[in-house]
Amino acid sequence: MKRALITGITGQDGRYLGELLVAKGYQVFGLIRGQANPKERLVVEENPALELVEGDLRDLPSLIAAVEQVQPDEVYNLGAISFVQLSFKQAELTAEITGLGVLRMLEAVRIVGGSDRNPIRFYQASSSEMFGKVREVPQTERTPFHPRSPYGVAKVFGHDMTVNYREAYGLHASSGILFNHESPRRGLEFVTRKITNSVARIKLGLQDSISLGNLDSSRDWGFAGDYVQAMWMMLQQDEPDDYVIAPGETHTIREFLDVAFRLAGIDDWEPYVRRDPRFYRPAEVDLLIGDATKAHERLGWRPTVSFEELVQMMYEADLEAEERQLRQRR
Ligand code: NAP
Ligand code: F7E
Repeated sequence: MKRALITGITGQDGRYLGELLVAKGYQVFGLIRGQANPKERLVVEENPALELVEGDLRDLPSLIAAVEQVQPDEVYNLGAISFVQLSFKQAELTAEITGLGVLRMLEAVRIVGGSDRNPIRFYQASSSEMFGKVREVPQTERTPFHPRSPYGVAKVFGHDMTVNYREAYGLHASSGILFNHESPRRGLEFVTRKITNSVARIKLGLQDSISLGNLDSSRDWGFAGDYVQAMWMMLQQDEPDDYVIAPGETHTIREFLDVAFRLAGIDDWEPYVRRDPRFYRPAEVDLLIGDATKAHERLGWRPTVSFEELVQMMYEADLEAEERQLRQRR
């Protein structure tokens, strides 16, 4: 039975990846920070085979202890401050967790090591935010980075460290340069889930408008369930490497609003959408579109959920959850 350690187990991707690995017959351990966090109970309820182990990406000894305890075959480093807007306000903390946290995890893996015949394999959750002010369209593994936020800068550090540990110590360390991926489990602070949740509430008469920032940026959105498959595929390769993971189709926030409001039977969403300066960023990433040819050819990875299907999946899940809450309140 293979053993996997996942940091960021309470996040969107950690939850999907934990389920995927359990279904594949792994013994799966999720790293939790160790203080009361309601999401810890939720992940064990939805994935009872999951085991929890304590550790914090700010604390190297706790990470070494976790890796020693688990003796994993594979480590997936998904833990991070992942909200770009927050990273402008908490830049130092973002550098600490999203950036230095990767170095600490790599060190824990290097120190504990695994057996010579079975060294620990490492996955780093890199991001399309590293491309930032993009130097070419579409973006590939060879596109230079130009991050536009403390989050993006921290991810470049983590990415470069992963490459360095691969080259310097021969670690089986791979990096997935993942473009935005969403799901009904996406945090409410991200624009997609904020929209689908608000549109569901508008449909039910629980809310009359939604406040947003820049509607003109474009993202290459996919479904998180497809992306955790790619993470696993990378660690099954004989050689570690870096891969762009993206559907290769870009849409503006306006287009996301078009589809979500249409599902609620509303053709003109302008009267429902307010512009709020609080949601604009000091520097914006205007356009992201990925070229995942390498992942298609070498991993056999393909997305299975289209943009419209993704919006529908999220809207319907939010509508159902809001309706359920309404029934419970009555
Ligand atoms: P998410 O939902 O925000 O989850 C972040 C996770 O990090 C949570 O489990 C959180 O745990 C954990 N964490 C935060 N601070 C920590 C610390 N000090 N020590 C240990 N764990 C800590 O993020 P996601 O969407 O699942 O993304 C997973 C990873 O992929 C992240 O690294 C993200 O930056 C990266 N990524 C995401 C996307 C995307 O579109 N979703 C795209 C590219 C890359 P708590 O519950 O304890 O806070
Ligand atoms: O913003 C615009 C905002 O916060 C998308 C993270 O998972 O993907 C994510 O980062 C766009 C931006 O995601 C609001 O200005 C307008 O242009 O949903 P988001 P993100 O910043 O692209 C990457 C790949 C990651 O790695 C990150 O971890 O939407 N926008 N109005 C808004 N965004 C938010 N959140 N809220 C608004 O009201």
